[in-house]
Amino acid sequence: MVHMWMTIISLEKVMLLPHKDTLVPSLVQLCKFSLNVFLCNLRPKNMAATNKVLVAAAVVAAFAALIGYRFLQLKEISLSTREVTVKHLNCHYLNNIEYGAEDITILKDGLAFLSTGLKFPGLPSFSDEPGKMYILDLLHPKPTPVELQIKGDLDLSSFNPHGISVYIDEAEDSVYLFVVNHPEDKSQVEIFHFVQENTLVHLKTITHPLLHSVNDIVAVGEENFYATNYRSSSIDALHLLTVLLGLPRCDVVYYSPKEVRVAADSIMSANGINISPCKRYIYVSDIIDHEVDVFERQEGEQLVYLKSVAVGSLCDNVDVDHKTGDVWLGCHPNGIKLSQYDPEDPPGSEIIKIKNIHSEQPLVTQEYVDNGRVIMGSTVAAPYEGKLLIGTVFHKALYCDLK
Ligand SMILES: [Ca+2]
Ligand SMILES: [Ca+2]
Ligand SMILES: [Ca+2]
Repeated sequence: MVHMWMTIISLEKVMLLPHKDTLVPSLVQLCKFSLNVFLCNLRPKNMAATNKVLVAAAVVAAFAALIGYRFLQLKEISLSTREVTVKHLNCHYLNNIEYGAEDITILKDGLAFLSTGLKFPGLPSFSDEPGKMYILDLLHPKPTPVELQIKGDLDLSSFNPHGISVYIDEAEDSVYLFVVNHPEDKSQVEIFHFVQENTLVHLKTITHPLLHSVNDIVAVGEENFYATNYRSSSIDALHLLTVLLGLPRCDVVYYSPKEVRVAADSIMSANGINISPCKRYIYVSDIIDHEVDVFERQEGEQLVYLKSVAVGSLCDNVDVDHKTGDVWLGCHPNGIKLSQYDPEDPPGSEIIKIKNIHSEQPLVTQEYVDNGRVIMGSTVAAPYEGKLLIGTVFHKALYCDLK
């Protein structure tokens, strides 16, 4: 997810402006200083040059004011001062998950897939081992994650799994697992065939210039998917510019073997993505905008924007209850606490549910909140028959009772 926070922190460091209370006075001083320097150099003999100097000074002052204003906005966007009130459920830690389960998806028969051990620029990671995939049977009396064996020609030493999605071919009774993978910070999508009981057979690696900063995917066919880009560009300078100017330039890309194209754009930072039980609607978490964008799938797999639902938090992955259609979100209550990881003041976790998302008044509720003393950096909340699995970027995972 959170390149954005590193950008904000880098900006803070570069500009040597540690707190917003000192930011505005500093910028005012900077503007005054630049004007004074230019005014002291005025020479009445050369009025043309003087005018140029004045214009230059005004441009410098305006640019400083713009950056300062945007900088204050970025601090608000990151919810940098937000503290949470704890709201717990009856939960326990899942065995074997110590280094994060960034994404989780659950099949109708209660089998859950977990992507673990993500290493992501700007976020903590406490394991040198490559990432792994796990499976968990929620129908088992004591559900315990088991590592999936991966067969095929995938390089496991650089495996770095992020967002995941499953496509089920009902006719063939086949389960395909799609995994966003970042070997050496690249973005690609791996497609696996799930073979009972604990094996993934690697079928294909998909790369494409439009899939430059993929966070999550939702599979809609054996080799077809929508993918979110959380950055506007793979070029750092261009991405930084759009962040500074506050331009919503991230997108959702549709991929099929025949066609790859942008299906939806004008998103600030597209993170989690998922699909409604009827397969008609697509939900995208616009993490920077603190909202979930709702799209309708149209002919030719174009996405038409319908509306956004405000969630008041930095929501990461999206899960959908296959029975009720409720949308569940794993969220970060405070982006700065997440990226500046301090064990004394840990990043919290927040699970949000949206009921009746297509109605005039969707119901947005906090279902679980922790200050980081139990669980840090929640990214996903996947419900199943009165149970809830909560995954994180780099910490543990929880199994909770919703009843
Ligand atoms: Ca996902
Ligand atoms: Ca938005
Ligand atoms: Ca994510």
